[in-house]
Amino acid sequence: MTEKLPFEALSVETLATRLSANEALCAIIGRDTGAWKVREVGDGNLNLVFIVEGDSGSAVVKQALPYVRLVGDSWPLPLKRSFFEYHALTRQEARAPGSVPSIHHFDEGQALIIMEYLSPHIILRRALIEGRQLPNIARDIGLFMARTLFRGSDLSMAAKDRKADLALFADNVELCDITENLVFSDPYFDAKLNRHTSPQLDGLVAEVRADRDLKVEAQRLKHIFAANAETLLHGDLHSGSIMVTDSETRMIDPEFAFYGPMAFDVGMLLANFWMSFFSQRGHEQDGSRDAMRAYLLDVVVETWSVFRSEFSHLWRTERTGMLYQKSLFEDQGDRLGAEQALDHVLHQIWTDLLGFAGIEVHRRILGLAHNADFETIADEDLRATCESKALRFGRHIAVNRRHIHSIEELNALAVLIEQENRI
Ligand code: SR1
Ligand code: MG
Repeated sequence: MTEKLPFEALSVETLATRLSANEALCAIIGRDTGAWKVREVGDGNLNLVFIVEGDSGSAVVKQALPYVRLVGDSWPLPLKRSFFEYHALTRQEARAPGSVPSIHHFDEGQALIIMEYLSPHIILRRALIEGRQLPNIARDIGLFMARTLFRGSDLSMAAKDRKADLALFADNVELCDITENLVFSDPYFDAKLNRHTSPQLDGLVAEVRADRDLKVEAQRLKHIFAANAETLLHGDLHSGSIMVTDSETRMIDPEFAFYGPMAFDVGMLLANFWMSFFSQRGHEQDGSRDAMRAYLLDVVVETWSVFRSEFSHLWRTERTGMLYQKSLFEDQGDRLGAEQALDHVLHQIWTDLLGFAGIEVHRRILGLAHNADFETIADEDLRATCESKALRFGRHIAVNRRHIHSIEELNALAVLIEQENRI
């Protein structure tokens, strides 16, 4: 039996020695460790990420740390998040083939995943800050969400399999706890780790924290998040969790995966497009971003439309789970009944996604984990103006989510708020 080594964080200096006997890595990049070039490129909030290049190829080595990297060892975080990320990636690949990096090796004890190095991909958030218009993202992400969310639910899976999987991911407690606090609660009171652009936003922050309707809605959404174990979510599907080229899109980093409401992934994703929209005014040093703003609103429309249409397609062709079973509808000649039920399900996703999107906008401006879209705007007055528009948009869609009927209506609201010049 091989001895189980205690966890030890890798470093640029130790990686080659530590992984020299790793058969999966050597098979990809070559055995001559003297030729390995190692860089640490992790810019996320939690983990170490190394790119390792050898004689015959390259790979990414991602390792969890026993604490939150952004904060330090005062905030311990279990290594098992790497286990959940690995298992989420395998399910996403099965449900939406080609949408995630391929995995070469997983070492649970060392909390590390060796996976495909995506090149020349860059993080979607960075591309959007640079003003790049990527033609395929709406389609690729819309399909990814529809396929993973539908196929991980009781609409598709055998109930026994889904319950076993739900039990497995139910242990991802600490990562859920981060979302439960950082997303749904902290922005709405004076939480210790909160920060915002100050003093410019001080007045608006006070308004948000005194907004009873908003706080109640945020807690109703937290309730849905915690209690509605509908499907296996990515759990952190923002533009920093997506890598792109002009023609390819891959989703990464599903360590927050757990069984939750379908609308959560969709809402978080769309919120990040709207935040990019509101941040563009802060990136106009080299010229107007009018075309980029129009592009982002089109991306929102297309993402939702692709999601709806693929979800509907799967509903009609792959509805093999225990919910809305065909034996009650199509098999009785009642295709209309199945369509009626589909409308109800899509409507629920729509209503809830608006709430999750509004809350996601708030936490990225008022909480601990901010977005580079706004953070890279050096002029603080300009940044605060962009952020205040996003905050007001977020508040409107979260509180009025049951009364907004179309994505076009929402985009028109975004344009209206964007054109106002006040904090
Ligand atoms: C302490 S972790 C902060 C955030 O980083 C991750 O990417 C998640 O979005 C989390 O909420
Ligand atoms: Mg991440």
